[in-house]
Amino acid sequence: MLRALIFDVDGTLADTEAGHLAAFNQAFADFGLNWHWNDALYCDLLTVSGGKERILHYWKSAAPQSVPAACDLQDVLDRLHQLKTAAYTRSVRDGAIGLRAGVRELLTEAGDNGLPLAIATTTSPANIDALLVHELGSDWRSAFAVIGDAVTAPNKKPDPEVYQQVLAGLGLESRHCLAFEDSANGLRASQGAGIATLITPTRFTAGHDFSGALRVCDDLGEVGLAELQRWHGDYWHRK
Ligand code: XBP
Ligand code: MG
Repeated sequence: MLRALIFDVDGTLADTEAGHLAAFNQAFADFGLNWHWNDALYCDLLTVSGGKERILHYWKSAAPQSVPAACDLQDVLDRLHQLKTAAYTRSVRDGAIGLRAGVRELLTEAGDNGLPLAIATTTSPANIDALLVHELGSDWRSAFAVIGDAVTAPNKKPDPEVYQQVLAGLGLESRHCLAFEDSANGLRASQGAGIATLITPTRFTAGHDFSGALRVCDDLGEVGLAELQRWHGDYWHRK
């Protein structure tokens, strides 16, 4: 029986990665670096979850000789990510990015039916707040029973840590929950926690391997709670 819905943020609640990409490039310019990530490169870099981890991965591959010693490296990564998060939250607070099709309706329907909601993301808390304050209002946190993010779960997807944390917070077994994701890393993380997962890819993740997903949908526009309960029941019945 389906007893809670667990949502990824970036790419799932909202199609945010173009906003993150623009913010990374703004941060590089602000810091005086001549780095510029285009869409094609960013699709590759999205296989690395976490903004700081993504910057370091790129730096080691693009300019390994200029990577500073560990004692200075973390300071530079922290500063770059601070600039990036400031640029991203500015753009989101201005309403640049809205919820994806069907998300608002499903959140409302779940709430009306007393079904707990949770968030399991690798993004920074400031990014979640900037997006959901604009889309759901200043008391958006009251809509979610549990929130797992880059601070509560430093081991990023595909590590299942954030999903395991959310299951513990909900006090539910994995078989009673349904996760919503947009990427292969996200799917591996939710599968690692034993959770059936519905995928809504974006242009950045369309080519990913979604083997084992409960279902892959273009978006949640035509998906209501009744369908989800049926699909979830069939999924576990086939197990
Ligand atoms: C997607 C991510 C994040 C964002 C950038 O998170 O991997 O790193 O791309 O946000 P989600 P940060 O799990 O919601 O899909 O720079 O804050 O990491
Ligand atoms: Mg995502």
